[in-house]
Amino acid sequence: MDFVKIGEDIDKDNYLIADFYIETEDILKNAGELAKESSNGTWTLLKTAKGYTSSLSAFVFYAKELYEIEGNKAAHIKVAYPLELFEDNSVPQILSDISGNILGMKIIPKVRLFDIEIPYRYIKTFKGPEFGIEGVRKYMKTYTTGRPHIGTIVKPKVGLNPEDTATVSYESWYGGCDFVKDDENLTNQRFCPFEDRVIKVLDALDRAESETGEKKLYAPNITGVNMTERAQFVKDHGGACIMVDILVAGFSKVQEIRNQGFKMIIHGHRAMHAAMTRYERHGISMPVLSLLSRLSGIDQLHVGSVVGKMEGELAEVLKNKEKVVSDLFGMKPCFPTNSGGLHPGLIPEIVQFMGNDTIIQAGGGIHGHPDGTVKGATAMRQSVDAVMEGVSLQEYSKTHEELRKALEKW
Ligand code: CAP
Ligand code: MG
Repeated sequence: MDFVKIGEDIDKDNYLIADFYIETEDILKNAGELAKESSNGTWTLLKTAKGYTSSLSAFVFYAKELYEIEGNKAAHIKVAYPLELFEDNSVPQILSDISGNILGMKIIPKVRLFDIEIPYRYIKTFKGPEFGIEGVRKYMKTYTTGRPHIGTIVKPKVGLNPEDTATVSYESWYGGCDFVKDDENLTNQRFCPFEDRVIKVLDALDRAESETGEKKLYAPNITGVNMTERAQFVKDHGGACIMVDILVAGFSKVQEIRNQGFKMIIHGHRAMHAAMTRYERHGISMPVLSLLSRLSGIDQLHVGSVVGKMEGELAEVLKNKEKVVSDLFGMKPCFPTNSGGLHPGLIPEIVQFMGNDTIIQAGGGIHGHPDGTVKGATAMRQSVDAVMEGVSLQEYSKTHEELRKALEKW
């Protein structure tokens, strides 16, 4: 079997290695079918195959049976994909190879792509983040303190008109937020047209910057048709950041935007990831999507929060973080973003897990503060200050009323 070469010595410089969890009756036979279907083969021998196409075959070089489950054998397999299979600088093309048809093969009822390893020769064809952590910090002038950035999502997530969106944004910045973003399901609806919103919120940003003396950032959600035009509109109106629902829009779109050279920070929301990542015996893991997001040029990526409202164990969140920040042949690291059910009381724990190079976002945890958005943002900032000064929140809240009220509520 050409598609199974257990124990083969792999020259890792020339292959993309994919780790899969599979459940199937016959591990080696069907893992070979997986390698075949995801590279240059199909269910039967082909008369059209040429001698030269055989060098493009992927093959299984490692297989370990784990346990029996529901009448099948579970296994960890590793598949080597020759780099020549892949188009330069194309995340979609990687995905259609290593997580395409193979997730739906009858002979392998469960398949999960849980890790990938890509060598320098292929990594270097991708642009990666234009700003990365350092670039974002330089823009925001937070280099000296090195503190976590505080962000918010305007809430209610949909429904506010552009004037009220701008007011909530202004109050968030004025109270202490660095970053304001649209929610994942706010794009260009009639109740809040994109262009009107961008103009009004960027006006509010200018006002907040001049009144606070701090740099502020707004990420309008450009997801939808005409994304390039929307990004251009933001640029033309002085914006420095855009947001994309990466998986909803698709990596082609993210890469197209990155390739345009807008020189704007790209914030990546991962809405819909759970359709692929949540069921642990099938799909694609979030660490894989995190790495691909970094390759595609995302500067700030949602990686989960551990302590908040959304699913995601600590180990997985840390793996996501590692994929976006670890050394990758000189590619810039992407700023990990924690979001979902967060509030000031959770910041010490998040920083303990994530370190200071992280963006901590709260929607409800700011706009649900008993005294409103300004105080809610101030409470978040006080919580970060307390952590940076090494003081417990309880202690700090004795002299900081906004934080005290937040701790009392949540
Ligand atoms: C947070 C959020 C984010 C989620 C997404 C929301 O709001 O705006 O979209 O964090 O999850 O709508 O839930 P709250 P993740 O602060 O009000 O919870 O970052 O894990 O993809
Ligand atoms: Mg949201």
